[in-house]
Amino acid sequence: MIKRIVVLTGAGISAESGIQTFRAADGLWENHRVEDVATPEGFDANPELVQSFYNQRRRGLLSAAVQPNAAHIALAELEQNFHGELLLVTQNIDDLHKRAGSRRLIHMHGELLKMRCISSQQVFEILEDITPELRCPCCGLRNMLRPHVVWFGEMPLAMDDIYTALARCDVFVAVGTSGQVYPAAGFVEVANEAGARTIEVNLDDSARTSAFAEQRRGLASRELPALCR
Ligand code: BJW
Repeated sequence: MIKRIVVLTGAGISAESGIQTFRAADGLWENHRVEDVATPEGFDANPELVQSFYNQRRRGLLSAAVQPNAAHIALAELEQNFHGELLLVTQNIDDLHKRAGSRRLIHMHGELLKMRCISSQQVFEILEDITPELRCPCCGLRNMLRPHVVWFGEMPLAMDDIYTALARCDVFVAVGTSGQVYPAAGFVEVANEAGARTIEVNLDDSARTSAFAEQRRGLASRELPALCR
């Protein structure tokens, strides 16, 4: 009997909601050097560029056109209907899982609709642009706020909770992730060691396909509702 499920999602699950993935030919990294916009060093060197990159993405996320798709909804419904424990771990910084109704959710790479004081590390919600003039709600100073996201070289969030759930899970499903970014790309090994059934849902092969016992090839919006039934 299946008692515990862990689902890992990546950019591919939000692609059909109109959010660009990172590594596709027309992806987010196409127009940006990763080192410039997704590292602490890039932020130190050019905070305006980094803030502008995330401000644009925040505006896009809040546009009316961006809504949860059938894959987000299938996972939220699974959580409601499943009698065991389901932990949803997303690498995505959008809020589409939340909007679809998922509640037991970890944003391991942070959240676009949150900002953080670089001094106190306090986290606040933000629906607007982060500008140099914006005063920090905790210290009242300018130029203290950064997006609450996890850049390369930084520690992803809630890792203890994630590894605890992986070590106990019966089923592990990875959806729409290229398997190129660690530690998330290594979760399948932890699940395999736990004896879990491991399933990859993706349009194409990923860098970690061979580590999964089963593959479902196709759009997340088609494959996930079928898998969750
Ligand atoms: C569809 C679809 C549809 C499309 N339906 N599918 C070895 C071990 C540990 C660490 C390292 C290591 N080697 C190197 C590292 C360091 C580094 C790393 O991984 N580098 C690699 C480049 C090699 N990792 C880190 O620095 C991380 N921190 C860290 O390791 O701390 C130390 C530590 C060690 C051990 C344990 C714990 C901690 C931090 C990584 C932070 C990543 N940050 C970003 C930016 C976040 C903010 C933002 O959004 O801007 O996170 S980078 C970017 O990549 C973003 C994503 O979450 C992440 C993953 O991308 P994702 O989701 O896979 O997207 P794509 O575009 O790559 O793939 C999309 C997929 O969807 C494709 O496969 C398509 O086919 C598919 N698809 N449409 C189904 N409709």
